Amino acid sequence: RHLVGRPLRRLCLSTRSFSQLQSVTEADLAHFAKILPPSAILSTLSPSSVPSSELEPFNNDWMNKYHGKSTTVLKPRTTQEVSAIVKHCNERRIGIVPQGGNTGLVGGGVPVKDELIVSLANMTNVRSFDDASGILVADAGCILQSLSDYLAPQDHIVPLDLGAKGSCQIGGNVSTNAGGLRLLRYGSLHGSVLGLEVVLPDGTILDQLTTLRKDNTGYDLKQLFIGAEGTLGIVTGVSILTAPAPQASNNVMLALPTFDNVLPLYKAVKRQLSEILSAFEFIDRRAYDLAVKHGQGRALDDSEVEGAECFVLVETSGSSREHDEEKLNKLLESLMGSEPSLINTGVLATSPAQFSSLWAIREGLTEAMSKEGKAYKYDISVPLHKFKEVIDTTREHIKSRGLLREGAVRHVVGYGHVGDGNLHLNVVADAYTPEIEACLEPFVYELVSKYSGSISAEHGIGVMKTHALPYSKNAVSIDWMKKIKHLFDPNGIMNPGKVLEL
Ligand code: FAD
Ligand code: 2HG
Ligand code: ZN
Repeated sequence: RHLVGRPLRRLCLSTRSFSQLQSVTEADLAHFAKILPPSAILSTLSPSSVPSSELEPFNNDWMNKYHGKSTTVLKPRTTQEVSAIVKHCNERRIGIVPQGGNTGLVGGGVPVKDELIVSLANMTNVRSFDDASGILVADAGCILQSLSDYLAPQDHIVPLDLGAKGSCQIGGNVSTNAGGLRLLRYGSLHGSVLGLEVVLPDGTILDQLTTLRKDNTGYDLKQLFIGAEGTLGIVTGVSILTAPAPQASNNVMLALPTFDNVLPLYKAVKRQLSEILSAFEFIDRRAYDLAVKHGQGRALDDSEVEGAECFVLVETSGSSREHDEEKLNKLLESLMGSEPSLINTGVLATSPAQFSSLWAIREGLTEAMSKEGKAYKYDISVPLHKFKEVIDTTREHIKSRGLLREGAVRHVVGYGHVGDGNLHLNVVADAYTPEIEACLEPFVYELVSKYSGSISAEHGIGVMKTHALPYSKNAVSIDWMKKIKHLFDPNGIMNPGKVLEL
């Protein structure tokens, strides 16, 4: 199925190359000035000229791993403004990078060269919310946390939650098909997104912002933009089915003596908690220790972590506190009582502060890795029982190359969404270096492919994994992806060099 060790088949449709794309000029700025107010144009080119430091947050990604050289950032406020910008860029063959909160982890949101950045940060209106159907329609630039805050008094929640919620935007979430911490309960955005408004690469506005639960009228075009990472158009509006806020939520951090217990534990938890189970998150010991070292959440007591090889954070969400607590307590009793016990201990949150603190350990892992060093992130789908093998094999491989040492790789850790079969393998190093990258790639991709997994479970391909796409997609699939890209974007202006190799 995969192309490991075999030459890649030549694909019939090549995407455009960078040499066919134009740089933004002062004449282009003059044109943009007719569309946008001066405050919505940031450019190092005259006449609006700002220092290049002002563009740094747009040109560098969250990990400071990928760096662009864009001269210009535009911040439209309306779909019509986005359309006018894109139309001009298409006529002039200027590459565009759509940018949301710039929290992506695969370098998709920053330019490869000097493409124009179109930031959605000024499109932040909630367009409508129906508290009977739970359907929310919002501008793509709405920050995920602000949508949660908007929905809270209306007793609803966004069916998506992730550690980057304070910065990422709903348009960015849709464009990466972000998974996150609630997927186990609410499913993927392919199910909860009901409609989209998209500015296509020629500037046409595709209005599919339907609020219908059911609509079987031919091809479901919106699905193409979910996870397209800005390569097929700019998402400007999102219609999404939100969920009623759970009336009761509990969580418990379980400490496990061995990784081998994760799978039997997952089965037991599913069986006993059934409909109230809303998250089952895995954290290995090294990852936990780094979270604690970097102050994420409140550390468990020494006696609670002693002898633990890994941890699982279980969350319940239901409609009756008493009922849920009874179920959870019964589960803990049965786990502790079984011989041999699947868990060493369980720390049950008894207050909202403790509930948040347990989640903070899990949600703070990404930040902890970045505080510790430079993280190589492999966001992979592999069978659950292979999680540990993948982490250990990678560590051994790095060691065998003499790179597991001071000055090179410091840690190889794993955490992730067990219920989704999604492991986050993080290799934390002193610096991003070609030597470490060559050690890890294609090694990790070959390992994933050996287990028929996916090289990108939820973060996308971006610029990081374009060359590795054949490990998870066969040649016919990539051919059709190229055809679709070419159909929507014949001039190759939309997020060039992302998802598909140039
Ligand atoms: P950006 O980073 O700005 O862009 C991401 C991609 O989408 C780029 O290719 C960009 O061009 C495109 N894009 C952005 N907005 C638009 C638009 N309006 N129209 C078209 N294209 C657009 N991801 C998960 O899946 N699950 C997690 O649990 C998770 N946790 C994270 C925790 C942390 C601390 C961090 C830093 C990241 C995490 N991520 C996670 C990755 C990231 O947050 C998600 O990919 C998020 O969905 C990106 O949204 P954004 O607005 O920041 O998009
Ligand atoms: C998470 O699940 C995110 O926390 C980020 O997807 C994963 O840090 C990572 O590698
Ligand atoms: Zn994740």
